[in-house]
Amino acid sequence: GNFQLSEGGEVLKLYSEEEAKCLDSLMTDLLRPFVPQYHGLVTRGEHCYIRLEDLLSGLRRPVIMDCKMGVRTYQEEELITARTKSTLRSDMYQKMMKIDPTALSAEEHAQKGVTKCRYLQWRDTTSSTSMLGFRIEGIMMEDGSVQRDFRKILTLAQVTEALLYFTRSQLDILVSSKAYHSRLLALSDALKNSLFFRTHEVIGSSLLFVHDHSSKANVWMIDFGKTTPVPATSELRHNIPWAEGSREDGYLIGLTSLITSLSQAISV
Ligand code: 4IP
Ligand code: MN
Repeated sequence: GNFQLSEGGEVLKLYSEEEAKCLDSLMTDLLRPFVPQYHGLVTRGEHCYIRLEDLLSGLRRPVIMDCKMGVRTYQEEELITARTKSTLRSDMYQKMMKIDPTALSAEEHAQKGVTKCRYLQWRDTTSSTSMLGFRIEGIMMEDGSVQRDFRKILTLAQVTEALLYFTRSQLDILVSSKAYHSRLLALSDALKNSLFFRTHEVIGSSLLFVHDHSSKANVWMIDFGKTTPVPATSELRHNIPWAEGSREDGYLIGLTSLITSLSQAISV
């Protein structure tokens, strides 16, 4: 879920222990300039919230793209849960039914349910996640309309087309594309030297691309609810394929794909 409120120039996001821990570490990491600033916790009514910098403040009619990073969007734990307890989700079965009933097995049809892991794996393999290491989850245009069709994109060429769509809606396509390009290169540098990144498995986290007509363009790392530290004795490389038990997330595979695609979009 993504429940959040806006308050006094900040975004309040429903508390999660994993995410709060990550944000705490990130505030003293090299990645700090690439994440929304974290201002601690606050209680409103019965709920506890994480206080975050509002990344959209100062922008007029922003255009926003959410790219979910990594070659998989489920935790290894989710796989184990699916094998042992196998709680069936009828809502996820329904979502698959709507998009592609042929993807479901006879057994799944009979049960009218699938495990969360099965659903997330299906999302990953029917999008660019598995092959390119990221997928475009959604794009919000300046009129506020949200497009989610990009989740079916599989190839780099299709991604490039989507990036052109995302940037062309503005007059200053080249300016903002170049700003995105250099920001991604700077992020790539920071990730290479970040202690946080070396020591965390980053799952289900997104890069948020934001620009407006003044061609202010920026990219932020967001959503750390499924990002977890690896044991003190190991470090992750993030640029190799995942094998169960390795905890590799393929984050850098995705970043490389994105940078390649953006270069192609700029040179069109
Ligand atoms: C959603 O599927 C996303 O994968 C969510 O991840 C996930 O939340 C949801 O699981 C799942 O239903 P669709 O986007 O295809 O609808 P995210 O929040 O990163 O977008 P989790 O809890 O895994 O973060 P449930 O269990 O919350 O429904
Ligand atoms: Mn998310």
